[in-house]
Parts: sequence; structure tokens; C-alpha cells
Amino acid sequence: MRFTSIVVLTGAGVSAESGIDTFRTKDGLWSKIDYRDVATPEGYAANPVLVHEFYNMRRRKIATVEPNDAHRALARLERGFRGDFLLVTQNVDDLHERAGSKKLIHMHGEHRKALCARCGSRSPWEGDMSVETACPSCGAVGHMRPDIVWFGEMPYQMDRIYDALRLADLFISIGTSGNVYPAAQFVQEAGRNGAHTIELNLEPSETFDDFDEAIHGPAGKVVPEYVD
Ligand code: BJW
Repeated sequence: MRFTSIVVLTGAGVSAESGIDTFRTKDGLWSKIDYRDVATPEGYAANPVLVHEFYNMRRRKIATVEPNDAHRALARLERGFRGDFLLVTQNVDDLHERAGSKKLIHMHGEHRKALCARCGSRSPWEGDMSVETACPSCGAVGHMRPDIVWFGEMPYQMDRIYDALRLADLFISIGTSGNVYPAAQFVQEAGRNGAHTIELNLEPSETFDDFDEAIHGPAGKVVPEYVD
């Protein structure tokens, strides 16, 4: 491969063929539940029981699914690439790790972690969570929440991501609708710094026009074809 520094951005579409719901497609999560109720700090303050139920259900689902060919192809790309590599995922599932990816950032958090809103500690989390759950670090009850970045909150590790985007000479965006910022701006940031930019998505995304190249189709097919 002629490139020296690769940044890959993934979204819900990369996990769709594993059986995880996307958000904004016709039957996606946001067609069934109002995102303001479950994906904002205000929704959580208004009804923490509903929010815990929503994430408990999603955490249980993730435990039953497996990585697909797209996750495995990205792990192969990382293993076989000699230069700098960073996988930035918006997904909160752990399918990239389970497929073998190592150099990755979960910019929107992780289902298998809990965040204490009282002391700020993060803990690995496996089972359900409720308003009765005590924080393993400080012992406070009623402050544990899923470690998920909600609307209006700052995504994780933005400095590291922007540093990688500035150095990248290849930016690959996979399975994301390009509706949610700041991830939707990464293609512009990478392109401004000279990277070749490519979209691999089921259909043209909102930011399709910003890419140098696009291949449209299911991730489980187009990602291995592109990578191998
Ligand atoms: C397939 C496929 C297959 C299907 N193969 N492809 C006005 C203007 C601009 C910005 C704002 C604004 N008002 C508010 C904002 C900011 C806000 C925002 O972007 N809002 C927009 C909705 C307008 N953003 C934020 O608040 C973020 N924080 C922030 O901006 O902080 C300030 C800041 C500023 C500057 C720098 C840094 C920081 C936080 C956003 C947090 C998002 N959180 C969620 C959590 C949901 C909870 C949960 O997980 O349960 O993250 S929302 C949800 O959307 C989730 C996802 O990670 C994220 C992105 O969705 P994604 O992955 O793109 O999924 P879909 O469903 O949209 O698309 C799937 C795609 O796959 C589709 O295109 C399909 O076609 C495709 N596909 N099957 C390949 N088999």
C-alpha cells in the first residue's frame, strides 16, 4: 500500500450485518424512540429508569452478536500495515476489539463501561445498571450511568483524533450517515491536510460530496474487497 498514515472512521453501518440496529435508517433506533429521551443529559435527568432500560437492552443485545467480515477486514488492515494506523469508531459495541483491532478509539463511549457522574471514574461493566447501582470507586448510589457520549457532550480523545487526521494520507469512512458532528467533519479535516478520502457505505452519506472516492454496498462485502 502506497500510504503511510491511515485513519478509519466507522459508524453503525459497520455493525449492521452483525445484527446491531443503526440509528437513522428507516427502521433505525431513532424511528422507535426519541433520541432526546435516551441520548441527552436532559433525558437522563428527566427519566433515568427509561434510560437505564434502553441501555441495558442494548448491552444485552451486543453480548449475543459476533463481528462480521468488515470488522475482520479492518483488523487485518491494521495488522498488515507498516505505517501509522488509527481506527476511530463512533460505535459503542466491542465488535472491532473482538475482531482483533487494537489501535482504536471509541469516540462516543462504550457499552461495556460505566461512568460515575459523581466522581468521574470509569469502570468495566457487564450486567444491567439501575438507579440503585453503587459506584465501585466512590460508593455513591444513584450516579452510575452508561459511559456513552450523549448529544451536547464532548466526544472522547478529540486531540488525539485531530492529530491523526492532520497526519493521515488516507481517510476511510465506513457505515456512517454523516449526520453527527464532530465526526461528520473529519473528512474535511483530513482532505484539507492532503489525505485521499474514501467513503464505503450502503448509500451516499450526507457528506458524500466531500469525498474523493466512494464505493457503495454492504460493509461486509465492500470493506474486505477494498482492504484485501
Ligand atoms: C450500512 C449498512 C451496511 C446501514 N453496510 N453501511 C447543529 C449543527 C451542527 C452540530 C450540532 C448542531 N446541533 C447540535 C450539534 C452537535 C451534535 C450533533 O451533531 N447534532 C446533529 C444531530 C445535528 N453533536 C454532539 O452533540 C456531539 N458533541 C459535540 O458536538 O460536542 C462539541 C464539540 C464541538 C467541536 C469539537 C468537538 C466537540 C456528541 C454526539 C454524540 C452522539 N451520540 C450517539 C449516542 C447514541 C446513544 C446510543 O449509542 O445508544 O452516537 S447518537 C448516534 O449517532 C450514535 C452514533 O455513534 C452517532 C452516529 O450515527 P451513525 O453511526 O452515523 O449511524 P446512522 O444510523 O446515522 O448511519 C448509519 C449509516 O450506515 C447509514 O448511512 C446507512 O446507509 C449505513 N448502513 N447498513 C454499510 N450493512
